[in-house]
Parts: sequence; C-alpha cells; structure tokens
Amino acid sequence: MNLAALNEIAEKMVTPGKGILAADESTGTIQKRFDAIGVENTEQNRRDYRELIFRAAEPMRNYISGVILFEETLYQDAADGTPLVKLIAEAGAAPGIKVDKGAKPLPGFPGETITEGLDGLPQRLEKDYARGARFAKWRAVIDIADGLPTWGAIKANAHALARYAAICQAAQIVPIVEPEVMMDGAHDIERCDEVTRLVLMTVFRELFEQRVALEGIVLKPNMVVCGKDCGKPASVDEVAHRTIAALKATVPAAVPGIAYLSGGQSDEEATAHLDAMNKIGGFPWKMTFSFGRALQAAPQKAWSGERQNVPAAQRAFAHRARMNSLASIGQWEGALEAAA
Ligand code: 5MM
Repeated sequence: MNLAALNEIAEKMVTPGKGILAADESTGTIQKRFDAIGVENTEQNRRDYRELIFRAAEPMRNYISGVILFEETLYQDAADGTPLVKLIAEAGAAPGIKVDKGAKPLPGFPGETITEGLDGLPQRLEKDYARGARFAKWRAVIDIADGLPTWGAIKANAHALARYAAICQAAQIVPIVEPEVMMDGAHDIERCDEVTRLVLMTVFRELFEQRVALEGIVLKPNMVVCGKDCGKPASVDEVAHRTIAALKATVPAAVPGIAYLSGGQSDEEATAHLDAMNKIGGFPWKMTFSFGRALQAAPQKAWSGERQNVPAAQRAFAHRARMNSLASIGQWEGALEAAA
C-alpha cells in the first residue's frame, strides 16, 4: 500500500469548494427516482440521464471532486461510445465505485440489516482500478426505532466497513466509509446524536483493529438531525453544533475529510447545514458534501426523460453544485437560492 498516494486522492476528494456527487443508485433505487419523474428504468435511460450530468462541464469542472458510480455506469459508454468514466476524469474529477452489494436482513436481529459484498472484493477492485476507479464506497445502514439499533448490529456493520476499508487500501483505492444513521422515524435529535456517536466510535475502533490508515480514507456520515416524523425539526444552528460536537468526540484528526450524505433532507436544508458547520469551523477536517438526492432531485425533475430538457437539467445541477460548493467553504447565503 502506498499511503502517500492514497492520502493525495483523499485530500483531492475533499478539496475546499468541491464535493462528491453520489450517482451510485442501484437499479432498484434509480427505479424509485425515475418513477417520481415518470421515466422508464431502462439501461439506456439510466445512461442518458447520467451522461447529461457528467457532460455538464462547468459544474463538473468547478464544483465536483469525485463521482460515485454504480458498477453498470463504470463500465458503460456514452451515446457516442466514449466511456462515461472518461468524461468524469476529463472534467478533473475522480471516478469512484460503490462496491457493497446492499443491506440485507441480519439473521437474529429483526428489523436490522448487514451490508454484504466482501466476497471476491479484491478481484473486483483490481478490475475497477484498471477501468479508472480511484476510490470506493460502502454504506452501512443503522436504523433507529424502539429498542434499535442493537449493539450486535452496530458491531457487525462496523466490522464489515473496516474489512472493506482494509481491502480497498490494499488495492490502492481510497475507501469512503459510510455509516448512515437513518432519518426515518419519529425520534428526537438527542437520540440521533447518541446513536451517531456510538456508531462512529465503534467504526473507528474497528478501523483501528483492521489496521486501516486513517489518512487514506474519507468518512461519509449522516448529520445529527431529528427523525423525519419528529414533528418539530431542529434549527440549522442546533444541527450544525451537534454534528460538529459528535464528530469531534469520535473521529480522529488524521482523517482528511468528512463528506456528508444528505439522507432525505431537502436540498436547501442539506446545503444550509453544511454551510453552517463551515461557518462555525474549529474542527481538524475538511467538511464537504457527498450528496445523492440533494444534488440530483432538481436535475432529475427538470429532465423528466425529455431530450429537449437536457440544458435545463444541466442548469439545475449546476445551481445545486454551486450552492454546495459555497457551503463547503461557509460562503452560502439563503438569498442566493431565491435569486436563482
Ligand atoms: C445515491 O444513493 C446511494 C445508493 O443507494 P442504494 O445503494 O440504496 O441504491 C446512497 O448510498 C448514497 O450514496 C447515500 O445514501 C447518500 O445519498 P443521499 O441521497 O442520502 O445524499
């Protein structure tokens, strides 16, 4: 393992003013996104949609440091035969690959899941590296409900994340470590805070035990927010202060950067929270975005599967990418949204 080279890629992924586009929706997840805009979930439609995003030159070049791809996309060509991965690299962004095989029921733990995908991972990574992937992603799902999460499920997911991260580093690929504490439910922000701290602490202990070099990873956590059905959402200020405090208490300073998931927050909420954290500052890591829905909901809606809507979709993507770029350096203002 060449740690200096891994660290260089990790640092590039969290370059101030840039962030990561999570375009790695599996076929089932993109189905839900396409259903919402009335588009049939075919391989060509998936290709056309992703191609229009990767060809949006201005936002790709200026605001996007890396793109997480689903395996199909990494090996897919644009309509003119150019590999999609080449479009990303030519825009100066690092191509990445989601290598987990999804969250499956965890035997003995009703209502909880374990993320699978370790079998054959070294061989897959070798092929993905040859195709241009320089980082990978693995998402562990932690649900909050009555009596959940259990310690057994947290431990099993943290262990799998650490095994994945160690395998990636041996293949000279930067692992994005994504433990997602879900927003679903009516829990308050206090509960999310408590669970997020326990999960992060456990993940870093497992990373240590599996000898993962923290300088060569990027952490992709949830922000500390209250459940979707909690009734009264917390203020932007409270989310920002609690998230920073939870991370300061559990994430070592050797980690180059934090790239948050949006997790079902609205586009503007996710941007406002990221911006507030960067305005507060006083933490040792870069803090940026690795948003899926919060970057793509607007362009997907603008596109709606129609060729003539491609420029509008690219403008919608450019706008959200620029807003999040500003948030990653604490320079976003709500008025910019209204102006656009
Ligand atoms: C883009 O969505 C990613 C893939 O989801 P599935 O594996 O369920 O198809 C997802 O892992 C994503 O990278 C993160 O959840 C962050 O995305 P959001 O939309 O929460 O910012």
